[in-house]
Amino acid sequence: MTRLKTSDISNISSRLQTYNRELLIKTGRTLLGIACHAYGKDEIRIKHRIKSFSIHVVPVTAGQGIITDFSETVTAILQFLGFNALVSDKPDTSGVALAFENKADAIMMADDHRFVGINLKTRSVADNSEATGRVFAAALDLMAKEIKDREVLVLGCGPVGESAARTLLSSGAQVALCDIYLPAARLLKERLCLYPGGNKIVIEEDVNIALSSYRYIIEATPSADTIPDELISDHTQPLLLVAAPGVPLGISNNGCKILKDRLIYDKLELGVAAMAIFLLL
Ligand code: 2YH
Repeated sequence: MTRLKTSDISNISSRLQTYNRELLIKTGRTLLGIACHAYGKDEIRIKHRIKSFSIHVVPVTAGQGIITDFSETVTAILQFLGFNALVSDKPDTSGVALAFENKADAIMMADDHRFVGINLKTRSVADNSEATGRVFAAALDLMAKEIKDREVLVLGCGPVGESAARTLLSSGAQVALCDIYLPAARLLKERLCLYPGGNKIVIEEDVNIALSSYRYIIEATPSADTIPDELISDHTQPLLLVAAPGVPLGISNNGCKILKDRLIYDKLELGVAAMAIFLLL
């Protein structure tokens, strides 16, 4: 599992407005709009509820400890969306207690294994990997102007890829799975078999062959350079569309320039937005 570094997140807060505009150009929806789309929620109705929903972001010192700016960045994303969010004055147990004592609606916190949001009233738990896979699949759906009946390659069959694949199936896409560790793809196919369309899932064993034959890609691997530049420049007809929740990004800077508005990638923003919308449900 990738642990974010301060350098991964240091520019997020100051770029939120710009990122929001980029998302609008690429998908027709804002950060909030894409998160609402991921859960089939009406953005206008959600907007009315956001301001009065309070979220404490609790720093966690366990394991490898605090990531400088992590809680602050999560809070900045929540505030940008309009939530009544703050970084808790206290970390760990004291921070959780304080959130209950101050009657917060929800908390968000992360250790080395999980990043979760917990609605303190309904007891629902938003998991970052689940929310991230789901919201990037929703973003690809918007970029593709409907992903239904399209063939989508999901690269990386960890928790984020699994959630993206499940979301794509429920949107009516035809899903192909690919993982450097083949049994991971096979096991995921077994788990997804029960979902509508799950029996049609294809396993792609060779990543390079797979990459040259799919137009729609979810890049959910924890590796760099999974989609080579040549493939991106060769793949001109039809053009590739990529939603990339994997950290680090599997595409070079040059590859990003070629893809331009056909790539959606971030390290925290969409996942946090989706977690927050889930907590509101
Ligand atoms: O980055 C992480 C983990 N790899 C979980 C990611 C789940 N998708 N955790 C962040 C740790 C934050 C730290 N404890 C803090 O600053 O509170």
